[in-house]
Amino acid sequence: AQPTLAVVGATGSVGTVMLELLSSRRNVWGEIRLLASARSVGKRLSCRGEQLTVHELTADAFDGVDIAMFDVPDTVSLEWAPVAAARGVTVVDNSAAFRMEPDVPLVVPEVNKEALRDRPRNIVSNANCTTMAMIMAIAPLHREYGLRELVIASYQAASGAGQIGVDTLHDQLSKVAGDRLLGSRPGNVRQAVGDDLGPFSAPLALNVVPWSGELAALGWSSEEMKLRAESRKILGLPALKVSATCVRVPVVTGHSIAVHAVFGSEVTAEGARQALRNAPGVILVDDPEAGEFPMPIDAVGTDPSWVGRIRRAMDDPRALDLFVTGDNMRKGAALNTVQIAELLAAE
Ligand code: 11C
Repeated sequence: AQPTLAVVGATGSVGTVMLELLSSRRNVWGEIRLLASARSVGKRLSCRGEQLTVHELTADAFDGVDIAMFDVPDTVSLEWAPVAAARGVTVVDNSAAFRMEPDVPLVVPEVNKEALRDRPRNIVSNANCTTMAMIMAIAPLHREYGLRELVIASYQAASGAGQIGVDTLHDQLSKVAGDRLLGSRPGNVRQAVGDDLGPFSAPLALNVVPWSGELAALGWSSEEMKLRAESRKILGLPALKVSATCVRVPVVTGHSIAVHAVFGSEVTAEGARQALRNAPGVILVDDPEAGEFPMPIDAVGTDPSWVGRIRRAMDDPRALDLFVTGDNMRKGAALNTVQIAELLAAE
């Protein structure tokens, strides 16, 4: 019999993309059960051409479920993933709650599928969306040249902060549209946007905000710390040097990352391009003179990480500079979760 799948957090923005993917990918599932908090119970959502009713997230709701994909806040995953796992459900969790637990694998199928074999807690974690876009491009280069260090700046879209982030950006854009003086005088964008900043720490329209997540340690944001810790775990390089600056930009969907990567051996730009051409889940877009480089407006709605602007560093023959963009809702969240669930279903 085909396995039963639960989607926990089915009504959220990542949950919505999960249902779209389940409707468009090869169908490996028997029953699909949608679960969410009490306030969404009874809603009807479309999946695989059928209307499914949302049920309340309770322990009994996991009866008969084989695999569950969770996209809920960390606190909800912390409480409910172990409940499901104790009932024999294998949980694929997109929150940060378990990612760095030593007995929970953090899996990107194209990079470290083998980590999925060892999951004593019946929980598998999905990486942060910024880590995900970058690691898809860095892993093939690591296999070729042996990675030593990453210096990163991210350009993160509003949807990384959820639907509230997208709504906030659009509301702010409508407030600043049309006034051509905005942005050319101190403070006038703040005035036009007003006090409602949504999930962001400053106005996002006509601006960039060098902050994502919460204060973690010594001035580093939680997002910057996640990039470091998750990259180390996925690549199996516990001493990898990583310095990140995470920045929110006024883009709806598509996280981008500028990467300076230092390797153990000498690199060439053409060797790097060849490694990336052959890599699964990566699309090489690297013809700047023709205006072809990775950008969110092109990568949105697609599955791969888009990679381009590949250059050997001028001052270090062992270093590459490159630019990566990926859809933070798809590979960065829903798609990778679905891919892991499909690997588990094949078991
Ligand atoms: C953002 N990357 O863009 C974050 C959202 O650890 O899964 C995802 C947070 C996480 O705001």
